[in-house]
Amino acid sequence: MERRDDKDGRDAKDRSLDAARVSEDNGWLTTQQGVRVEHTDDSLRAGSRGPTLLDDFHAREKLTHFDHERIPERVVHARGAGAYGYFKAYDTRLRDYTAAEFLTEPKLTTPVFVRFSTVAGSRGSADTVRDVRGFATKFYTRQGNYDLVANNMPVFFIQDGIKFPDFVHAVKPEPASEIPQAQSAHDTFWDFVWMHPESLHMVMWLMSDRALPRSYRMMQGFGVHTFRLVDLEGNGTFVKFHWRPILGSHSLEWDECQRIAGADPDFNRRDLWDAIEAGQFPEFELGVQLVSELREHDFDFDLLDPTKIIPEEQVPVQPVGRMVLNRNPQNFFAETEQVAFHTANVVPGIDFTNDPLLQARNFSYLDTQLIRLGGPNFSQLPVNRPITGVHTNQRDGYGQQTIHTHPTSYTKNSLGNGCPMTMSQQEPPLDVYRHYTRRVEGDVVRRRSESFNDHYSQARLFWNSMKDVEQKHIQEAFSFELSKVKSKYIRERVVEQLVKVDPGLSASIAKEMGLSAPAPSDSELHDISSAALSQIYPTAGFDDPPASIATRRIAALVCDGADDTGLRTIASAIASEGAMLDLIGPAEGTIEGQSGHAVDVTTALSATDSVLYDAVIVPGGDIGAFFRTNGEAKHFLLEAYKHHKPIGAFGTGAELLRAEGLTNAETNPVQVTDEEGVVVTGHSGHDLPDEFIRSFIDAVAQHRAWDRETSHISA
Ligand code: HDE
Repeated sequence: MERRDDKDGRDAKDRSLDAARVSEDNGWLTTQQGVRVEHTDDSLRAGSRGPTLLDDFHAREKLTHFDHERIPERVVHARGAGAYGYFKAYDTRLRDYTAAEFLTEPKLTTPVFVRFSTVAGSRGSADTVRDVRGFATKFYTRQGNYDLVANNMPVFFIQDGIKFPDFVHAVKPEPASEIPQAQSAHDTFWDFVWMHPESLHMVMWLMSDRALPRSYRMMQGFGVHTFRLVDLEGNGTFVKFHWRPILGSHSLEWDECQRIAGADPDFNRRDLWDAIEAGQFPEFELGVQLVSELREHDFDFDLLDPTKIIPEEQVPVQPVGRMVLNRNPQNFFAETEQVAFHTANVVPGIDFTNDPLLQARNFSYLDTQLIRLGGPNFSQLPVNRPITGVHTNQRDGYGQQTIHTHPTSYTKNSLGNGCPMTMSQQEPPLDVYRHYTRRVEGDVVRRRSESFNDHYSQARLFWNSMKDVEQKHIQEAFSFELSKVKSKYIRERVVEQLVKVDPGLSASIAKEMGLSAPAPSDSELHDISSAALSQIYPTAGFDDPPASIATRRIAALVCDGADDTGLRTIASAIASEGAMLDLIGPAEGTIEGQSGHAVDVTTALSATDSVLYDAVIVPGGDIGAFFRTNGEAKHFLLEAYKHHKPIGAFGTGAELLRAEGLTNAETNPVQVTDEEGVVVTGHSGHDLPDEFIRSFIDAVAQHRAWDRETSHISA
């Protein structure tokens, strides 16, 4: 068979993209008809000061094409960033469960395209808004394309897809003013929430730090629905899909997000692009939770209900493979904008369940592509093309790229030698998609199953599983969002709903909103928690990834006279751990270090921002005057402190931190001290102790010094 000739699927996808790539290098400027153009700076006029003529076919073609350059943006997930890469299964362990070759054949390298996205905002909105993130993967497998159209949260706002337009209308900007952009902090969203308690579990996730990922490379992904794996004999097993980032799952702080939206609205996009360009390829592990069909009713929730997770204590996540993203697209529009995902793009061995949200998605994605990409031939676009042979009897339509030469376009035929043949004509049947045989019975009703009725237990499970600082952030997020809601009664109703999740949470928000504490809940409040739901170490996910500083961005504030010897030592330690140290100086160019050498500055203070870094270093040397006289330098440092970022200081840098009240370490400390992520030593230059460097790196690997935030609560 044709596809079996491909040694490696990756080459096949590269070949299919090669054919589509056009570079204008060394080419003459032509019209679309290939006619060379004299020049394109002036239109054809009747006299150099006269009117432009219709004869100017080049100008008319140029403007017409320009007028049609835009296609409708996605209704949701409009803003995104994409990358190519590959997936490899670890071993053959899933062979007993699925006929999907890419999941079970470790020798295969399956090419992928991933698109990460925000949901609510328009295409031009900022990256760091409070929102769910899309995490959609197209696997170009040898058995056809498989799309895992996932999010970075494991549940959804609604239980039935018929409610999706209602939900999306509520979260999108208010209809009259189109305000606010890319935010749920407004009346219609919260009106939807209180009237739909089924959304509460997801709203807890949305108010948590999960909605503010530090990087697309540092967030989990979840298939959300219960899907089905099907083996070669047709036996089914329920499955939930999980992506786990190798760099750990980390978030920004809300205050930071708002500042970054101004300082670098492309923060997450840029981070993904830069990491790939730098060869720091994002990696994710794919995991599965498997549930035998016999256990379908063993849980106190319905497996078909997409507002529920299967706690990892009940069904562990098994790692099955690894995805590496190693190539940026070459053209945003052609690839990232035109990629068309569809939950119904499945391959043999993967099937659906009766989850009513999934069923609606299986209709909606194809429908949306028809309007967005202008017709039924979008799967011929290079980014969407499978690496397998495609032989259908479908013909014509807008944008048809294929010149069909076969004499027939119907099955069964004799004039075309019976081709294309169906797989049932083959012996033995190979790689054919067969729908799982499932029993359907019951009355035709427009009604939800009673097993979908519990909306509070898992919202509480999530709350119980959060560490103190995570709970604090959730409470602050609710308060922020509700403070933007103009209708007082909507705030009251939300707070009333939250009593059933946690009375303490509800009361604290009520207090912030100036509302009276709502009446206690009559529902039972359980104390169950699930460790994997917290993002704070031990991290979320299957096996805990080793904490690392790989790819982190660290800023050192430098000026003439700074201890460049100490800086070099710490810079090489940071580089050997895979992180980047930027020297931020008073101006672009160089500074003269304490040793008399010129040192290159990475960027000027005025051109960057503290919120764009993960940690800060204040070196020793002659730096006191710089911080005294330069408000930006001081602000940079204090803002990093405010956002609980690790700060390392040595020599006179340690003195400076002490003067600012950021450390209580003794004057000129001999010992290395680490107080809530502020790591200092009195030593500098060649004497910089390894212990200092190690402690600083460890602090960065913990992401943030959350103790600094919680100890202030209790103080
Ligand atoms: Fe989507 N969703 N969705 N969704 N979704 C779209 O398809 C829809 C849902 C998700 O990067 C649209 O091509 C319905 C859950 C991602 O191109 C649209 C329902 C999950 C992306 C659509 C859902 C998702 C989309 C808009 C409820 C997580 C971006 C443009 C039944 C598991 C894909 C498009 C990309 C995009 C419909 C719910 C994830 C309109 C009807 C649950 C990652 O077809």
